[in-house]
Amino acid sequence: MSLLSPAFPMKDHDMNRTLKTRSRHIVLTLVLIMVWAGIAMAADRNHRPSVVFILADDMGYGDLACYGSDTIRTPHIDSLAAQGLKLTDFYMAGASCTPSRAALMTGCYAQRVGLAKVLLPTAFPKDWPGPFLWPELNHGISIVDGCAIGINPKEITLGELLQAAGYRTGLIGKWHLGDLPDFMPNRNGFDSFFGLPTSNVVNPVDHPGLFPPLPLYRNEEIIEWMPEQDNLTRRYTEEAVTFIHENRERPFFLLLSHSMPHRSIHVSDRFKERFSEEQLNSIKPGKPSSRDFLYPAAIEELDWSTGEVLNALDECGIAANTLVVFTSDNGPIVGSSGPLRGRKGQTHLEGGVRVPCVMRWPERIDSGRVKKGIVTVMDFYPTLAAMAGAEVPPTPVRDGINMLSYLTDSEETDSPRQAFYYVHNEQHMGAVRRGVWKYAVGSEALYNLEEDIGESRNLADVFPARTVELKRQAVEFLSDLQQNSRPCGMIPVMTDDGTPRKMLPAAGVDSL
Ligand SMILES: [Ca+2]
Repeated sequence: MSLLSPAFPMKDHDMNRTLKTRSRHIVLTLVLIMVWAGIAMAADRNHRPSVVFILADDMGYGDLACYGSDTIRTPHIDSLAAQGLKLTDFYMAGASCTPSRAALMTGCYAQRVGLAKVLLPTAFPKDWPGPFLWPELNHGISIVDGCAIGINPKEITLGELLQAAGYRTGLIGKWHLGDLPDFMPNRNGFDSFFGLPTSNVVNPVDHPGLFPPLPLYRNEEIIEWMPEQDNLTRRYTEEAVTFIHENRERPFFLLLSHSMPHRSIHVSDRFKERFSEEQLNSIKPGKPSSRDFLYPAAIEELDWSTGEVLNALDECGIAANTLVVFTSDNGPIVGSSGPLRGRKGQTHLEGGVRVPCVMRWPERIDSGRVKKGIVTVMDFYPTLAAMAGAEVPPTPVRDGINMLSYLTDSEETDSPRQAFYYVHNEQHMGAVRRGVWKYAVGSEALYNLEEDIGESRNLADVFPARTVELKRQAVEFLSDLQQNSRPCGMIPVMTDDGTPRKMLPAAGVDSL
């Protein structure tokens, strides 16, 4: 017998059986690995955080108790700060509605995606008798070169990024990135939509003869014209609670984008109780500012709404792994900027663009934190993508910076963002901030925001070299913005005789 022969030589059929057994073992092992991996992936998917991003409209830096208000009670919003994180130096990308929302959805300065001005309605009901105008306002826009404008459908919005990562996405409330079908939320990243395409004030009651009636949408269908605005906050809240319950088993992104406290200000009946009959009778149609006295009540109703959202997360058992953010889309027109200088519409001033931002995420953010580094609305795009495990495409260029580590690590005190540029309208540079230093382009003034939050002491003469350097950076960034911007969406709109629509001057509108 050869030494190389097996002691018990195998017959062919024995060998086949052994191979079959081995194959079965391998297959079984592979199946087990795949099942385990599947369970692990499902567990990971189930464990990815949900996000509720609550956006107030035109609420100022000084309008929450946790930012110093002693006239407005906001216990639920304050609880987000107490149980999580408060940012003192958080910036929107513009001092009005559309630019801020464009920045949230794209992670870019609004000018980079062609949405620097407030969009006015371009969708009119077919049987609307008019009269109506396609108004041209200095800060608002409806038609450019015979086209309605809105978010470019080619943009990969934050909603689309999260959808691709398996998130359920919902927008409840105001959109304001275009009101023609291809610009609307369901075609730009949201599985569901309930709300208004524009600001609540663009309607024929508040501006007789100027604007068409306000449509309330559910997904792509108009379900009401001119909804009773007193009920808007309550209805948005009910929709939000339903959305949370319906999606409790999977990760979701809910953008609760309130229409309040934007003019014209409305609150539900129970928030009117504190006002006298005389005050309530002083409200005049056609004069949105006559409702301004309702402002504190409108914020307190948003606080009630936030409490309902937090209750819903508790009821569903998902509060611990849900990031809840509360912020505002720009500074106040009616409310308080607190210690900041400037208001809505003033992009170069702190009060126009710096807003409260509080957030809670019990599993990842320690309670009672305050961070003073610069964070902007653009940064939520890569940050939420990182939270969701979504890949941000390498092109086109974006301005957002991933803040996940900075926001969640209690020890990390330096924001990865060093600079913020205050850009308004079509690529006009208002100011630049680097660290604590801010250079205002128009006035050529230099401020130290840490020591002088109200921008009252011009230090340009004291620090001339720093002033020149910041000015250089402002020019350099503006040049980059001009060279690396992309167009917004444009859809031709024609008059009945087939000619392109044009804008008409509209007098007597001060703010939208
Ligand atoms: Ca706004």
